[in-house]
Amino acid sequence: MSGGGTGRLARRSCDIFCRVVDNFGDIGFCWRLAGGLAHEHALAVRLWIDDLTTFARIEPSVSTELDQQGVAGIDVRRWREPLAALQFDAVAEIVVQGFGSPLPQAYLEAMQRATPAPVWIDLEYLSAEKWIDEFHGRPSPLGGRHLVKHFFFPGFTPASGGLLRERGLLERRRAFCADTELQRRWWSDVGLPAPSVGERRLSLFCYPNPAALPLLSSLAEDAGARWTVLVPEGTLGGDLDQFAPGLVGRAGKVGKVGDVGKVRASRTIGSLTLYVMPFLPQDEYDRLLWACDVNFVRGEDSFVRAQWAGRPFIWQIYPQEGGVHLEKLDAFLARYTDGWPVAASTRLHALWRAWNTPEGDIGAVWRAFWAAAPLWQDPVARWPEALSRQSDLASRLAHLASDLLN
Ligand code: TRH
Repeated sequence: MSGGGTGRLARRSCDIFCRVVDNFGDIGFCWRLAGGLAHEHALAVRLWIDDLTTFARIEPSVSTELDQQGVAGIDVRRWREPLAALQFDAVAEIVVQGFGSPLPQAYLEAMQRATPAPVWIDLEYLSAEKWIDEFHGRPSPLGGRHLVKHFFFPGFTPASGGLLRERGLLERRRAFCADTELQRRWWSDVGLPAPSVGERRLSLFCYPNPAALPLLSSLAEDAGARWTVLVPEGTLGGDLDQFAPGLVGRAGKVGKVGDVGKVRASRTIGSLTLYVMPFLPQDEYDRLLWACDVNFVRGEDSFVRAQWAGRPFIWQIYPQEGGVHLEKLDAFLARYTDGWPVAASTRLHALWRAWNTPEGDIGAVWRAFWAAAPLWQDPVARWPEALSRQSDLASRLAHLASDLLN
C-alpha cells in the first residue's frame, strides 16, 4: 500500500524541531520526514535545525551561512538559542519535537498561549519491541496545562508509527537494480568501474567496532571471492589506519571541492580492496545500498534504508547504557527472521551478535553466513515488499495530526 497524500492537511503549518545530538541520524530522519510531509501531504513545513554543518553533509544544497533558506520546498531555519518570538512569528498548527530534545522556551510559551492549541507530536526513536504499539499515539503526561503532547513511535507494525518511505521508493530501486547500464554509470560517477565477475561489493558504515579489523582481515584472506569495501569518510578512522596505514590521510588530501561523490583513496590487501568515500548525499547513499551486494549500517536511518534496499545487511545498533540496545536488536531480529529456515536465521543472529558485542569470531560467523546464502536470499529480498504493504511513517503522522486537529 502506498502512503498516499491525505490532502486533509493541505497548507497546514508544521514546525519540526531537530537537535543534532550526535552523528547524522537525527537530521537524516527529520529531513526525510520534512520532505514526506511537505511533498506528499502538502504541509507548509519549517525545519528548525541547530547544526547546519552536519545537515550540509547529507544535503549539499544546504548553506551553512544562512539563518533561513528554502531547500527543496522546505523552509529551513537555524535553531539558535535563545529563540526569540520575532524569529518564529507564530507557532505552527502541528509541532513535531524530534527525539526528546526540549523545545525552545519562548516557543513553548507561545504554544501554551495559542488558541486553538497546536497538535504536539513527541517523536521517539525507532524500535521493534512490542510495547511501543501500546504507547504509540497516546497522550503523554509530560505535556503542559493547556497542551497535550502525543507519543509517536516509529516501528514495524501497523499499530506503530511505521517507517519512513517516500512514494515510489521501491519502484525506483527496482528500476535501478534492473538496469546494468544505469548502475555502470552510477559507479563511474563515484569513480569506480562496474563490478567484475567474482567481485563482491560491501558498504561499511559503522561505529568504532572491535570486530572491524578481524572482519577486514578475514575478507583479505578470502580465497573464494574478491571483496571491494567502501568506507564512508570518518568511519573507523583509527582502525583503518592500523589496517591500511596512510589510507585515511591520503583520502583527506585527495578530496577537493567538485569531488563530491568520488572515491578518495584505495588500498588492496590480499582479496580485499578498500576505498574511502566522501559522504554521499542521502539519495546517492540509497543508490550505494542498492548497488552493493551487502551493507553494514548503523543507528536508525541507514538501518531502515538498508531494509528498503532488499539486500543482506548487518546492523550495528547505537550502543546504550546497560546493554538495553541488545534487547532492541533481538526484538528486530525476531521479526526480521520470522519464518526463515533455522540454519539461516541462526547464522544471521550469530553474525549480528559478533558485530555488536565482543562475543564470537567474526571471520567464522561471516563465512558461515555466506555459506547459507541460498537459504536467506529469498526472505531478504521479500522483506521490503512485505513491509511496504503497510502505510509509511509520514502518512501515519499526517493522519494522527489530522485526527487531532479535527
Ligand atoms: O549517524 P548515525 O549513527 O545516527 C545515530 C542514530 O540516529 C541513532 O539512533 C541516534 O541515537 C544517534 O545517531 C544520536 O546513523 P543513521 O541513523 O544511520 O544516520 C545516518 C544518516 O546519514 C542517514 O540519514 C544516512 C545518511 N548518510 C548519507 O546521507 N550519506 C552517506 O554517505 C552516509 C554513510 C550516510
